[in-house]
Amino acid sequence: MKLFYSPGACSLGIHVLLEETGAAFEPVACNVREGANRTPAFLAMNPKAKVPTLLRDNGHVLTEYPAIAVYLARTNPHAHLLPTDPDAEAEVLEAMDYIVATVHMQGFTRIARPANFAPAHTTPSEADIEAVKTRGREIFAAGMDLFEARLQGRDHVAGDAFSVADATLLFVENWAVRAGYTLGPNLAAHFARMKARPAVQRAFASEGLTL
Ligand SMILES: N[C@@H](CCC(=O)N[C@@H](CS)C(=O)NCC(=O)O)C(=O)O
Repeated sequence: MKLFYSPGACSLGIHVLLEETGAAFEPVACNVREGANRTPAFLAMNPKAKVPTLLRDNGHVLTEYPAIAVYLARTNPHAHLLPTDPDAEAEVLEAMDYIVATVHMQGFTRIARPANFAPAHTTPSEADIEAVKTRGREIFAAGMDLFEARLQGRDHVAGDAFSVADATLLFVENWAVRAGYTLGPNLAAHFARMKARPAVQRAFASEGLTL
């Protein structure tokens, strides 16, 4: 198996989950800031030009963070990454989807890549860029506030154990800290709890990130 990741990108969450499973895999750097996701070779594998991309040993290419996370959880039941109880599973999937689809894609992407929200082949004005970033900060902050409240009195995002949702919250916590956003006390404690996990430490080291 090969994981195509960009250092510190959302693929970090999948990198952590792979480390949690103990499965054999090869991390392959695909730096999106340098355009490595737009090379003909990468586009031939994943025309969406996105990381995470998981290339399985049978040649099948799996994309979309939640699909990869559930696949890893279901193929590695010993790692207990996703509860089997339907209520607990729904809670984990709800949290993961909100983080990926809203906090990341609607929020942080507006802050980091505001030009993505302008029509293709146009140059947005400075005012348009600022407006997009402002909306992104609002969505991102609302998401972080929601998890700050949800983590009150609990160690993990959902249920009472580590799950795919915790690895997902980890990558936005990491972005938040690097962007100068102050984590609330519950998020800060969760981030510290995540960084104490050997699998997280291995993924950070592998991507050349400081803990
Ligand atoms: N919906 C995708 C989103 C993945 C995504 O947007 N990844 C970013 C990195 S955090 C990316 O590859 N961006 C490259 C680009 O937009 O050029 C998923 O869930 O995997």
